[in-house]
Amino acid sequence: MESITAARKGTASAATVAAPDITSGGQSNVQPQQETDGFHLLIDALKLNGIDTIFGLPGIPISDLTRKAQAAGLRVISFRHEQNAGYAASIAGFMTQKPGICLTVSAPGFLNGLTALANATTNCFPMVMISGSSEREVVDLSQGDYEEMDQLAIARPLAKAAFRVLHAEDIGVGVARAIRAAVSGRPGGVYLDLPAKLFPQTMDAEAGRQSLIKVVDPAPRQIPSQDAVQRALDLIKGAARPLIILGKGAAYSQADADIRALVEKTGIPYLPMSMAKGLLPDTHEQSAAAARSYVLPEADVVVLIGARLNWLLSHGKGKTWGGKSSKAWGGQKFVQVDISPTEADSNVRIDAPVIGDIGSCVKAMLAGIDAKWPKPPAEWLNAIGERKSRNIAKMAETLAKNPTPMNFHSALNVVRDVIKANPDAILVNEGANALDFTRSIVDMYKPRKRLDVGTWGVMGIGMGFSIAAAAVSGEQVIAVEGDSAFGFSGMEVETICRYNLPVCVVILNNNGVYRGDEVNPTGGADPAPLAFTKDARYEKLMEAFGGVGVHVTTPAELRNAMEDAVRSHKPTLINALIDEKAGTESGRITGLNPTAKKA
Ligand code: OXT
Ligand code: ADP
Ligand code: MG
Repeated sequence: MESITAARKGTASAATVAAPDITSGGQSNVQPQQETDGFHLLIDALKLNGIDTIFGLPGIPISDLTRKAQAAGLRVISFRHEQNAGYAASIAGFMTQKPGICLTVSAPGFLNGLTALANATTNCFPMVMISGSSEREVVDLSQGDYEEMDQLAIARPLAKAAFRVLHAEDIGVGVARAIRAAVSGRPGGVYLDLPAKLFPQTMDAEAGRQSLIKVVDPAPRQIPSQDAVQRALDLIKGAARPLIILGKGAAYSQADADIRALVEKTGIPYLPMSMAKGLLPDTHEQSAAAARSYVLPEADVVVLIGARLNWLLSHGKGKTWGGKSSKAWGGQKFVQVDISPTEADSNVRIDAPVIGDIGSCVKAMLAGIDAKWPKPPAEWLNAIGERKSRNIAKMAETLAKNPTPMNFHSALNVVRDVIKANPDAILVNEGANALDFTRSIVDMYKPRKRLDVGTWGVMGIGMGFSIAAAAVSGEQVIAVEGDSAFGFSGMEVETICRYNLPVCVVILNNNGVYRGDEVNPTGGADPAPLAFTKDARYEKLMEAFGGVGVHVTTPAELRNAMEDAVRSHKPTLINALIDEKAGTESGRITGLNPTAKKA
């Protein structure tokens, strides 16, 4: 097999190493050959493609890679658990449209990262997980190698694509294929398997340079057909009660100005999905977020832009949409703007699919919308306006209360004000009640500023997302966390402190999963399964690593602590004690939670 990689030498320590002249007992006048190795080829390939940050966790066989990457000018953020590094990489991909890179060791490290890779694929976030792996021939014969596992086979069903590189001269192609697969079309998570033996393989430095590929146009524009655009415009024009739904695909596309123009020129009310909040400011007069349960069943034509009709939209049918039973179609016609041609009809009939990248699709639609475009009927807009004002007034009334103990509303009223005063801050959010209340109470003002549990409703994204958001943007991050949610990635507060990141974690601490007042029905000594240690002092965790920890029990204390954090940009953890009886089972998705029949 070995061509130019024939000489497999020990670990190289410089970008290029002079190979010893073995041609004629050292007497030849052949020029010493400059060599490179797998470590440097990988680093060079990443840098060539504009990658500037690696999120990972070092160990055999990638420790030296992390050192050399840092020495070569890449930012290497070293985590305490691979899952958090993986979540960080995935959200960096969402924020930047460049694949986030996660680096792990073999078998257990790889598996720890795999949840995040699968989550990236599910959420359409571009990410490349690179894992070192064990010796192929030993793994293939199941001979019990150190951290033995057939990682490529295991990653394949969970990733958008998976590749393995065996020879140093193929690293350039491997990285190029991984990058292209992650960001082109519907973005997703890609796995790149690099066996330990690859890293110290050497080859001629010039041949190595030639083998690298700078990916040209990694996410090519995909222009929709004019027929499809016209079909969609005709349907929208004839609507009596049109509605636009913006999803995180729309946020990802970074077509912010054109999306706003489409909404404003048509005058159609819109509903932002969770991570599309802020694409237009939540205070925009066309936002129908505060009338969600009215507009979904009432709309007659719905334009989905980068949003799937999955569980978060009740599959486009059933009672949420005005259907007579849980699976019945509500009668809506759908336009779906999406890059994936197979997304249409996945749940209900899509009458006008517009397939292409959102930027190109929205531009093409705008070209067909002139100043004479009819605004939606006033009856529809007024009806929404009425529901909206009613809900907003009700919300304002609740937010104005100051109960003791503090509850979700009185605490989140403070977060709402702090975000309003700092619209560039990035809000990371997870939990159940802590998630759902934050989503409806805290307005967002700018695109891609709200990062949350996404399509899977996954707990554990909190600190990984926060670290990446701070590292990638340099902006203040505010992470609003349920106490259970925080526990999944809490150890990463050490990482936040180590890299001195401007992250303010606010734990809405109600002593448990959903609430903290459950008791063991047997009267035994064990606590109830959903209840945690009462009044746990989470803030001490941050203090342990040199950050600021604050324990608060009132909105006024919370406000002071948050304002200090935002002013100082210091790593801060605010343990906000709230009423342990304040939450409901599963938050707003109680209906999805099977419960045993009452005896
Ligand atoms: O129209 P109506 O009247 O219906 O009102 C709506 C809006 O119109 C209105 N609204 C407004 N009013 C006034 N003003 C404004 N500005 C406004 N905006 C909106 O408010 C309501 C609600 O609006 P919303 O939110 O838009 O509408 P709705 O109907 O809720 O939308 C439906 C959905 C489905 C789109 C929405 O609910 C949604 O996005 N939900 C996401 C839910 C989710 O993903 N949850 C997380 C998972 S829960 C569970 O699985 C948990 N686990 C298990 C577990 C998980 N997940 N992962 C792993 C790895 N392991 C285990 C665990 C362990 S959660 C959890 C921990 C929980 O405990 P914590 O301590 O962390 O958290 P606490 O609960 O706080 O204790
Ligand atoms: P949400 O959870 O906010 O409803 P989803 O994750 O369900 O959003 O949907 C995102 C959709 O956006 C996916 O179907 C994906 O194919 C699509 N998408 C992602 N990026 C682009 C893009 N650049 N152009 C077009 N569609 C995109
Ligand atoms: Mg809780």
